[in-house]
Parts: sequence; C-alpha cells; structure tokens
Amino acid sequence: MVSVAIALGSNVGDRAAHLHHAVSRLRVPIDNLRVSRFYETVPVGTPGPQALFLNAALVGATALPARALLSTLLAVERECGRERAFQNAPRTLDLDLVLFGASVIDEPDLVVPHPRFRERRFVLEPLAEIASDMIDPVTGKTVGQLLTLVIR
Ligand code: PH2
Ligand code: MG
Ligand code: MG
Repeated sequence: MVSVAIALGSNVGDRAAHLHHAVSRLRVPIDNLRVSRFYETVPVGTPGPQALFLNAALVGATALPARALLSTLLAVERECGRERAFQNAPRTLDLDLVLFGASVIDEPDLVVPHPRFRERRFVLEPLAEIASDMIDPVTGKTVGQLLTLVIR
C-alpha cells in the first residue's frame, strides 16, 4: 500500500456537493481516508476573474498503481461534468494527484509530486491540516515545512 495525497477544488455549481461526491467515490480505492475541512479560496493564476474556489485535501493508502489512480480521478471529474475549455478554466471538480508515496514520476500526462503544489497555499493548507508530516520526495521537506515557506 502506498500513501497518497490528493487536492480537491471546485468553483462551478454546487461546490460542496462536488467535493462530497469525490470523497465518497474515493473511499473505495483509498483506505483509511482522511479529509480536511473545506476552504473557500481566492482563484490563483487564472487567466481572468473567476468565482471563489472550495478547496480540500484528502490522504489515505491505496493498492492501485499511480496511473490507475489517475484514471479514477479523471473518471470522477467527468462524473461531475468536468469540461476542459482552456488551461485553468472554471471547473466543477479538479482532482490532482499531489503525492504518491516516495514516487517521482515525470511523464507527459502524469507528473508526481504535482509540479506546482509547493507554491500553492490552497493545496498546502488543507493538506497540512491532515498530514503535515508527509514528505515531498523531491525536496525532502514535510508538508508542514513547505506551508511555512509558501509566500502567497
Ligand atoms: N486551481 C487552479 C488554478 N487556481 N485557485 C484556487 N484558489 N484553487 C484552485 O483549486 C485552483 C486555483 C488550477 O488547477
Ligand atoms: Mg489543479
Ligand atoms: Mg487537475
């Protein structure tokens, strides 16, 4: 079993319902699931003004390979009507694989640890609430340490 961390985000429609749907679907492939509270956050890095996000994080242990877990995340996004109009477009549900044990994966459609999570308070704050001791295999720092270093 591998420890995983997933970031959840929504800024279209019933945001809380989308996050709850994701949590209930991920209880099957992820054991010992722990979920942060839901944080309302200002959009960061979007190409224009957007609605506020609801962000959260979840952690647990999975027997799935990273690629199978990624397929599950994309399927759950589609169940919530996710469309991909352009990069950082408003979304009903975004599920990002942030950490997959100590794995470092750099493939065109799968980069783990998530390449931008260290700069994102909206990922680090919920994740530190439930798993501040998880280690980023690239920097060797814990999530709690990364949160103290984030600027925005
Ligand atoms: N996701 C993005 C871009 N910007 N801003 C906030 N506050 N929350 C997000 O989940 C988010 C974002 C791309 O995935
Ligand atoms: Mg994202
Ligand atoms: Mg995504």
